[in-house]
Amino acid sequence: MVDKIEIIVEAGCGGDGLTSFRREKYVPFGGPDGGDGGNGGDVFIVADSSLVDLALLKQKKKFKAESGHQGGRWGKHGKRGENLNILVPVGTTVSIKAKTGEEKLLSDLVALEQKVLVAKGGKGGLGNVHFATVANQAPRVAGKGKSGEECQITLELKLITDICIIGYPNSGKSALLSAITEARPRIADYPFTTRQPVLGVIRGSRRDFVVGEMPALIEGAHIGKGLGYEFLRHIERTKLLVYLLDGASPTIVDDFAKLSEELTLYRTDLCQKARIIAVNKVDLPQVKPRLLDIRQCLDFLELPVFFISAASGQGVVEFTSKAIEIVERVNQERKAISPPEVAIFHPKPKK
Ligand SMILES: Nc1nc2c(ncn2[C@@H]2O[C@H](COP(=O)(O)OP(=O)(O)OP(=O)(O)O)[C@@H](O)[C@H]2O)c(=O)[nH]1
Ligand SMILES: [Mg+2]
Repeated sequence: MVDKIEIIVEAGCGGDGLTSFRREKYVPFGGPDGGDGGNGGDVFIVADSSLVDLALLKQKKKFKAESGHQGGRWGKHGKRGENLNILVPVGTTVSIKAKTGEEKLLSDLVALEQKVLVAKGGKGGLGNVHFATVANQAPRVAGKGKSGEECQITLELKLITDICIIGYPNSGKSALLSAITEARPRIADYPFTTRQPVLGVIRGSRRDFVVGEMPALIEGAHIGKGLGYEFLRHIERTKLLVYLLDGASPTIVDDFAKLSEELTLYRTDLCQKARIIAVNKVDLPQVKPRLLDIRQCLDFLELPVFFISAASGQGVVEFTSKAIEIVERVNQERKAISPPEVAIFHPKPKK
């Protein structure tokens, strides 16, 4: 999955103004008639639903919008250069690199068809009609089109999920994702089977919920161990974090603590998200007798704990409905704290 790239964008140059004179029968000294050049096309970054990552943009480094056309005779304005829309998946942040090397966030494209202007096209030059004066009625000068803006842009995709499943390798993240959604990630008993985030959808009665499985985290991910934590950016926007713990692990509390620590080392506020724990593989004979013990050990965390078996389906329905309930609650809370929409008053025509 290509989730971060740098590209150079260049808006189109303005077309040049034209130097020309009216040439008509019986009209001596027809005067200047050179039109203005058209403006160069702008470059926009647009959120589109057909894309899942930024891979398509990787094939090219520089993106240029069309330049404006030169002005024409008879005072005709040159054609404007076409705008260039660079399509990115929803959830992409757009940052611009200043000359000092500092990056500034321009926009966070979280809604479909949301767009941001990143480079403005150059203005077209003036045709020689504009240069006629009393003293010079046949100006042989015209304006040159201005060059379009050019800048370096960083695009970073942060997936938009409702629920994110994180956990150690082999804890059963893929098995859980395929038990609750229609996604079919690879399930195998070797570590790091899942190397990229995988998304699935829970079909709800009123709306759907997007669930993401993140590649496994291990202790030391922050110093690059395992797959590192380059994928953690994809949980920044999630509403509910599911810590999936392997019920057969002898160090289950420690596993939770280490996962939490890695999250905190990446971004301190990640652990302030809504969180639940799912203890998986309760169908295994060696796990069954330990359930009470595990519950008591995890009690002090004061987080909802579910005992499930992604393989047999035990406890999965209860787990899923609780997860959905929490996501709905988070949605309500976010709505409550987001600023009210600004009322727009339209003037009414006088009677
Ligand atoms: N007995 C039992 N085995 C399970 C259960 N869930 C997963 N497994 C097994 O555990 C192994 C790992 O499962 P995955 O779903 O691939 O685990 P993962 O967490 O996605 O692993 P990575 O992607 O490598 O991090 C597989 O052999 C699964 O068959 C479960 O509920 N019960
Ligand atoms: Mg997996």
